[in-house]
Amino acid sequence: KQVPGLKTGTNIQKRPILLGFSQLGSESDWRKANTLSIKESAEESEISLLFENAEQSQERQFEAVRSFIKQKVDVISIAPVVEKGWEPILKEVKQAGIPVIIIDRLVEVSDPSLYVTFIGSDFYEEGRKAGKYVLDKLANTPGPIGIVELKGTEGSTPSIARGKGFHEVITKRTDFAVLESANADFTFTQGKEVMRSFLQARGTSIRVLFSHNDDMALGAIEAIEEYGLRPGKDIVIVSVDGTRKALEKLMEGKINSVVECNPLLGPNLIQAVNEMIDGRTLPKRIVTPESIFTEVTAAREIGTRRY
Ligand code: GYE
Repeated sequence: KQVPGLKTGTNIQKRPILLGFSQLGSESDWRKANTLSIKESAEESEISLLFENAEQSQERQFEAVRSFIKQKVDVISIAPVVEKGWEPILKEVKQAGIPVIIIDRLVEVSDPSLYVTFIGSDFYEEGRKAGKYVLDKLANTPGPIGIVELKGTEGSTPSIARGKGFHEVITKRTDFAVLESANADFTFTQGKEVMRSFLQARGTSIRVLFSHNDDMALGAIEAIEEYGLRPGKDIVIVSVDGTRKALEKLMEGKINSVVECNPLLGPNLIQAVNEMIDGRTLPKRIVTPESIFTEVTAAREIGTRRY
């Protein structure tokens, strides 16, 4: 890739593009696939990647970004753990003259010029798809229908928007009631723990579980089985992501539906960096197209699944 201002020639060294990427953590299989995709795509390109994992700490993301400024990277990309609190650090980056690409989750800032583009999924639509699935699945089941919700990380875009989309759709049925809703940080361990507490409080009045990601759903399945109920039968389960493990549970009938959220954003990120360096104007929002899995489509998909 040619860097603007540098002529190619036998005696001219091409300066590699330096990309600093602040990954928010390694809390889920989605995240691990996302990290791998970004590392692989960078390796295949002429971009050198500086990678930092913040282990779900916004403070550590700030430290990573500051270290990228010090190292004078060409571009900074951030997958932000939560939406709020980014304005001051993004101003520091702007002052240093480094462009920012937000990936996966969004930041809430009053000045939209603080980042160039946001690459990621439509989480609100994912929540709506989950809600529609539940409406369809229970269309002929008389209420009351008790629902519990495992939310992701508090204050994170996917958790806020998936919850909003889901709640809006299910209000169509006045005999649907959300009995419990709590954050479980997108992890297997907390998913299991929080589901156990839901079961202790609500027992067999729980007919539906909406989990904001697969890892929490897998944890919840263990809690449900330990409680003596059948996941996918006594409790309808709908989850988001589409990891291999979740698709396997879908095929076993222990999860009823999985809304897809694609973690393979590496190619999109590298393309965006290259286009930006080439001086092209990027759209403010780059959305990744996604679908929803049922038992039938899961069987088809699982053979080629990379995560
Ligand atoms: O759904 C979840 C992960 O931000 C879209 O974060 C991502 C979410 C994903 O922990 O599994």
